[in-house]
Amino acid sequence: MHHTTDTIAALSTAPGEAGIAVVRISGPRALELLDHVLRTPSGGRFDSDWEHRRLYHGGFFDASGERVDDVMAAVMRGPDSYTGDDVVEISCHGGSAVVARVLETVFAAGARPAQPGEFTQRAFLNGKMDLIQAEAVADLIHARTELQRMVAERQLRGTLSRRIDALADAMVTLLAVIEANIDFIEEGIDALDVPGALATITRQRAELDDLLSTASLSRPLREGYRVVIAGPVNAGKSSLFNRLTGEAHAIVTEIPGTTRDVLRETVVVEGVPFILHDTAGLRDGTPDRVEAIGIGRAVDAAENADVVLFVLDASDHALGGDGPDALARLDASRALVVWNKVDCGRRADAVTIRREIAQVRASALTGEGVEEIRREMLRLAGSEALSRTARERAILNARLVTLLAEARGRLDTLGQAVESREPLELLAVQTREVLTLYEEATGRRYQEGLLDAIFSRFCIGK
Ligand SMILES: Nc1nc2c(ncn2[C@@H]2O[C@H](COP(=O)(O)OP(=O)(O)OP(=O)(O)O)[C@@H](O)[C@H]2O)c(=O)[nH]1
Ligand SMILES: [Mg+2]
Repeated sequence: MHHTTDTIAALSTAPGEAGIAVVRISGPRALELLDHVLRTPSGGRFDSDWEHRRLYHGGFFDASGERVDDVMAAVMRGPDSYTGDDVVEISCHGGSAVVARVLETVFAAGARPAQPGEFTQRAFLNGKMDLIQAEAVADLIHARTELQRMVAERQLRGTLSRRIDALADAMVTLLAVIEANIDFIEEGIDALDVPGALATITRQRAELDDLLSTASLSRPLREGYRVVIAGPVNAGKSSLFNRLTGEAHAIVTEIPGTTRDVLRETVVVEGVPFILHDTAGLRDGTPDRVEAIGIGRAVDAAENADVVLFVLDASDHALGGDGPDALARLDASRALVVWNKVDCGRRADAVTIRREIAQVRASALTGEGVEEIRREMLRLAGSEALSRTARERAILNARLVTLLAEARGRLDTLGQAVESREPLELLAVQTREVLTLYEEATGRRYQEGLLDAIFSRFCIGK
């Protein structure tokens, strides 16, 4: 069991000016520290043994006895606290000078600055939560959409942890049975229940398949679907990008070849995150090297996109350069042709679009058709599955996908070994391998470097 020796402190609210700031202190000396800094409103000492989960009102005093601020201090005694150690949270006025003085005083009194995520790391080390829940804490803090929040909240509650714990428990039982039989072999009793072992493995495989079935939703949920706005020069791609993001991020001019590099912005449509990419317009044989590189990047971006919005100028039928070729290469299952500038009227166009590709008439200038583009983005990305799944179940992160997919593969090997009655020692080794992967998932087993990688994603103060 982990034993905390030092006391850490940090600002837990966002830095900057705010009504209130919360400084959090955790560790064996947290309460002793409170004795030093908190006085009653009239300036007297608190003759208190600091009650669990009580809020104290008083003055915050520095070491020289100067009053710094009027504060509220919440006391949470370990192990019944977030970190599992004694925790004090001091709510002071949220200005940078106040916070700086409060922190200085707390550090001078014996606490040290907390590392990013260190409070949660202690919660993990003290057994208050497992690694899957600790990751959910970071996810919840980083959640920008309702779907991200829902998945993180459920994961924090332990829904996913319980399923993986159950898998681990069943492997422990299987391992015990195999090992018991190893001991009996010398007495000539080889009583491994083969059908029973196979049934366990089959159940585990089905459970892992179910968990892994959401793996493809992991990236869209956490990063967003990639939407690339492509098309010939001057069609209004950047104008549409600005319209969809609601801000003038991209430079718009009447000069063809304005956009040179790929620009990215996140937008949220009905709770679903999208990363919009504005790209350089396609045209052949530009003498400009920078533009040529930009066009190369546009083509690459479109290849990796979940959705391509192919923008054409409805008022100008000329589609020179690479245009026809790019159109021919569009993948109908993820492309939308946007006829832009319909406010200028539409000329009889020479360009024909394959029938299976969806089309929308729009104007980045007036906003016409933009709502329909958003709806098409949702449809083409297949975001309905994400919305539905996020409301109902866990969506594994990349770390868990890797571990559980590996466990899934090793279960197959184990199943074959059991079927062909391989020696029990070998079965024990293979069973232990699967168990280890489950334990790495929940963090019952881990390497130091892993904790650093996970907790450095956190902000300081969490
Ligand atoms: N009337 C009208 N003009 C538009 C519309 N959308 C864009 N424009 C104009 O078309 C010109 C080109 O717009 P951009 O958004 O820079 O086009 P682009 O496709 O990003 O161009 P490149 O980056 O050069 O490839 C600008 O003068 C815009 O003001 C529209 O819906 N209606
Ligand atoms: Mg542009």
